[in-house]
Amino acid sequence: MRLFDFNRAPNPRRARMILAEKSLDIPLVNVDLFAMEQLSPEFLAINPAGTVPVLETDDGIYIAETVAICHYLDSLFPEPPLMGTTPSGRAQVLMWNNIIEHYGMSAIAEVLRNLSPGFKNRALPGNREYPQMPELVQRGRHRMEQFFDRMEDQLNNRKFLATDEYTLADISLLAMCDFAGWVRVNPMRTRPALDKWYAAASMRPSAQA
Ligand SMILES: N[C@@H](CCC(=O)N[C@@H](CS)C(=O)NCC(=O)O)C(=O)O
Repeated sequence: MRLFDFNRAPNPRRARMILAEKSLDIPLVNVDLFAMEQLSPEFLAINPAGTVPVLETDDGIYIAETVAICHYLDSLFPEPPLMGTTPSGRAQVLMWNNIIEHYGMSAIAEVLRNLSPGFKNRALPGNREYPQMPELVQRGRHRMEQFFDRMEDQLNNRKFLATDEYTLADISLLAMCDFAGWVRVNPMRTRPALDKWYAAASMRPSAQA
């Protein structure tokens, strides 16, 4: 197995945190997003979406999407389980992870990719050009606040986001809390429950991944 990775980006970090939680040490293949290596014909043959992370299995199958990578690794290496252990627990992990990806990550990306000169004509990932739309920056900022308020409500009096264990949902949220820093937002500053959760999650060895 090997992981196509880029150590500066939030989604590959989620995959590395999954590996770290499971104490798995596999080769990492660097795909330099700053040098646009994700759009090379070689990499697009691996993942036509032009995104990392991608896990290459020992059978030569390529798995993109962090949730699918986590699902695969949880099946092969069940300890510690990162996607829930009961029917409702599994559903809760998927539910919160989806909420984070659809409402959190997309909001932060909406701000960053429509604001930063580095994403000119790259407002969406992939090999098609999408011009920036400056009016989406403010909308994205509102969506971010709404998203982190929802996390704050959920974390009130809870140790972990989705179940009684640390799961993919927590990994994804940790990556988003740090990703928010890219658009100069500290979501923990005004949210005590998120702040407490973040302090504990950041102390886990996997957070260094
Ligand atoms: N839904 C995907 C998102 C993957 C993604 O968007 N990765 C970003 C890095 S954080 C990427 O590869 N971007 C390439 C680009 O911007 O061209 C997942 O869950 O892994």
